[in-house]
Amino acid sequence: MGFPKDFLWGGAVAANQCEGGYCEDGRGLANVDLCPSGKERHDVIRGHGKSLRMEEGYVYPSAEAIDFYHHFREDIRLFGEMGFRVFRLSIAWTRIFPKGDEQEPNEAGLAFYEEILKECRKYQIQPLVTISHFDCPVHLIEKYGGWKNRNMIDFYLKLCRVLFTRYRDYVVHWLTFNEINMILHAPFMGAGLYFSDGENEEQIKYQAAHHELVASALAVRLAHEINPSNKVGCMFAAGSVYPYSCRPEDVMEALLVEQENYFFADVQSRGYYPSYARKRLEKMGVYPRMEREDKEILRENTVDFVSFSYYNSRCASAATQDTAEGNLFRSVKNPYLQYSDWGWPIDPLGLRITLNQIYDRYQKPLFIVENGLGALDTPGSDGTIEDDYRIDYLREHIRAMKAAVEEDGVDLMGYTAWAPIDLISAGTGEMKKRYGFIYVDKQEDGSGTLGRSRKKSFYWYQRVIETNGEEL
Ligand code: BGP
Repeated sequence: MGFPKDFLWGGAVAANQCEGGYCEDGRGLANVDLCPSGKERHDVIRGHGKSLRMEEGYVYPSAEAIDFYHHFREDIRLFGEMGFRVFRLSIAWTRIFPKGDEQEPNEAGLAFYEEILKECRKYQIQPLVTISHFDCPVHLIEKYGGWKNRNMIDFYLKLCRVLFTRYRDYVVHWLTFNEINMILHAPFMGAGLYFSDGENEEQIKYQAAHHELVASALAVRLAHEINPSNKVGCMFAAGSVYPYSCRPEDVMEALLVEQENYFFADVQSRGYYPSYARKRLEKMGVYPRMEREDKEILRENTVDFVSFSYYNSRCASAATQDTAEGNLFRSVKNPYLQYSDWGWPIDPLGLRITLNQIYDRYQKPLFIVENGLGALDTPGSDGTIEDDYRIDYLREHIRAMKAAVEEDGVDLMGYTAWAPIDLISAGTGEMKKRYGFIYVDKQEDGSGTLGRSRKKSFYWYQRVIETNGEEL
């Protein structure tokens, strides 16, 4: 009983939220570099404010982030100290192909990730690599329009080929796109899309989504060709959608919201557009252009496992209700739940429900690759951080996950907490929204030594891993 012996405990980060070094060693600019802090961020990430170069008067928090670029050895040593068995990281596309359409990759970028992978190996930490965590080179946006252009599939596959080949001896677990469904909610941050007045946004988003889905399937094929041991997963932002009441109208509404969310993983895991999606697109007057071979590509290259982020459940109602925040989705406020400092619902049991629903739907191994609490941490007078609120959040979620494995029989490969170290928030661009077991001395105004220190949760998580989830 309990978690399987080889259960993969660890933590997850994204290149643009931790690395910094945005123009070092030949790295090119990407959409993720150009999402400013402050009130403009909202419009930019949703594609309603064009931001294709850095402009004066704005702060771009990913430019330096927590400078993982120069601190990765120290950081991975700390992950090793916590006993990590897996570290989820992502590749900054523009370190490898600064513009995206070059013939040859940038050796300095490849060498950087190779050093990270070597460092992981030193501590027997397996890497789990996200090929694109929202990244899209700016040159590809300007010249081709980003993912709305089918050429993106080739550029992405070129990146994949280089990664699968170069890191063949280091990596077997890959994710094609982080939170692929985020393209519907944050199309610029998620896929480099922005809109002009009068454009049919839904048409553009679903066209881009179709290209990503085909690219993802082709990446699965390529990964298997290059190394038959490779295991490739999809990744989507999950969280069950509850009906606000047992009124049939509310139940129907929850079903519809859930379908919109599952659409991507349905295609990636089952290999075809579900009938509800075809009907819904038709109803919206959205007709993504597809090539004849796409059907077969999708059908023959489904993912090996299904991964997802879980921060909270959601709630849906057919009538208008109060809304709550949460992972770039707003939803109806659930009166039975507590809320985080940032207004996100806290629902550990929802994780068990979500795990059951997803496992039932796909019958493939699952991997929780993001889960955590963004909170304000205040160091005590001796500099220590007693983050019991974070420990409580994680303990309850791990308990729920354990019940899903032990009592419900869900096949779960692992759990990577978001994030093992404080980093820049994707949604708000803030530094003060902290998730880490490791504190980073970087403040909201950019000041600080960038020094790293262990929070109380560091020792707690270390013990969780040591006892394989027995001691919580
Ligand atoms: C997910 C992203 C992550 C991460 C997380 C927390 O959507 O995959 O990149 O940032 O959410 O969200 P936030 O940073 O907005 O608190």
